[in-house]
Amino acid sequence: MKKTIIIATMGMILGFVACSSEEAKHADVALSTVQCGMCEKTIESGMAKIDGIAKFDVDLNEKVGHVTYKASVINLEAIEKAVSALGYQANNTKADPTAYEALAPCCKIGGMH
Ligand SMILES: [Cu+2]
Repeated sequence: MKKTIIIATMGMILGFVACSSEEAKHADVALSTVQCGMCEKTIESGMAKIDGIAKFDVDLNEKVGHVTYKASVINLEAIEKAVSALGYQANNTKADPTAYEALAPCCKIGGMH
């Protein structure tokens, strides 16, 4: 009898763990204003500090961010705002002007080319 209860409890715990890992979502964020490797580092290290972001991978050639996030903690809109706060445009969310001004000259639009 006791064994059954233990097994049932363990099953519930395992079920809970499985469910909570399912909330990890993936999205692609268009990063049309990234210029160089420094932008990549700025965004990747900046986004790593945001709660709910499991991974933010910047593809410099494609100008896109591959993001894995916890849907229960953060949504796409908040992710776009976080990128904007770093000085970069995310999808249709324009870069925060103050953050953009603070970027290194090479990271501004057309800065290096
Ligand atoms: Cu840059």
